Amino acid sequence: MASILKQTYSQRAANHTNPAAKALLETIERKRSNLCVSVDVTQKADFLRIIDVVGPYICLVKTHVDVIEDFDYSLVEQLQELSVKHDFQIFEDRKFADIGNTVALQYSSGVYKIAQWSHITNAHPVPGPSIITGLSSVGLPLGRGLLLLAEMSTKGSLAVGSYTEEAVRMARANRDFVIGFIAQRRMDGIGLRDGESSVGEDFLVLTPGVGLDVKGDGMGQQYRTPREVVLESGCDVIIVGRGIYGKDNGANPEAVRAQAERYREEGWKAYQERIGSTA
Ligand code: BMP
Repeated sequence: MASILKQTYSQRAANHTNPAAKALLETIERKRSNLCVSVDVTQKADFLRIIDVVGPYICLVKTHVDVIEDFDYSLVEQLQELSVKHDFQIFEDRKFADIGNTVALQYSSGVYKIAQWSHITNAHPVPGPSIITGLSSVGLPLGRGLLLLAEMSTKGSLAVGSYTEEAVRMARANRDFVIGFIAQRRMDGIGLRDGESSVGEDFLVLTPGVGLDVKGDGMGQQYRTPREVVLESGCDVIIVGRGIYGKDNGANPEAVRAQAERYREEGWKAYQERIGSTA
């Protein structure tokens, strides 16, 4: 079996039993896109317009649903309709970080009911394994998947060294629900104890902090190119926000479409180069 880095997304889909991981890998292959768009805008109309424009070019939409000022549940229904229309998965970037009982409530209930509609969500490993117990009690029966934030893209991030290693160990112990990481590089082999092996292990790595035109945002964000992320660091999905919808909340749909196409192409080229194929 070829190393994970050389396998196609569809070969890897066969390695996964979690339905959210499988569906994401299959979507990537079907649409020839490893691009996730992060839609961080505050108005429902901007949010839906951007997603309808970028839909054909993406495998995944990443949301911060709590920044939307005119949120109501019809937004979720429209998002779900767009996900069917354009064939993409949904990832609410909730970054859960509390005790198991609290995160289970935050995930299932409240205004947003994230578990009802988000195929994938994420959590900080800071509370320890009980955060996974809490979230999986809600998400696993619904076929959802969880990403752990093993690293962050920001300058001065504390998610390094033994923290990152412990995050990977937590994931290894919960492979039915933890499908991968938010990280800046592949995590294979990280945090292995004596006698353990990571052969056959396949965690997805989704990577924010991706931009082609600027290196940062003046607020600690650091950008790398799709080539650096996918080819050099072995990550699987590039997450791009402002690089696609710009500074004006995506007011010019043609500009948004062109950027989505550009990032899709760059991300896919880097993947093809990584696996050594142009097919
Ligand atoms: P942008 O491409 O506009 O910088 O947006 C990046 C997105 O990814 C934001 O939604 C942010 O919350 C998220 N993110 C990040 O930038 N770095 C991380 O380490 C983890 C994130 O979730």
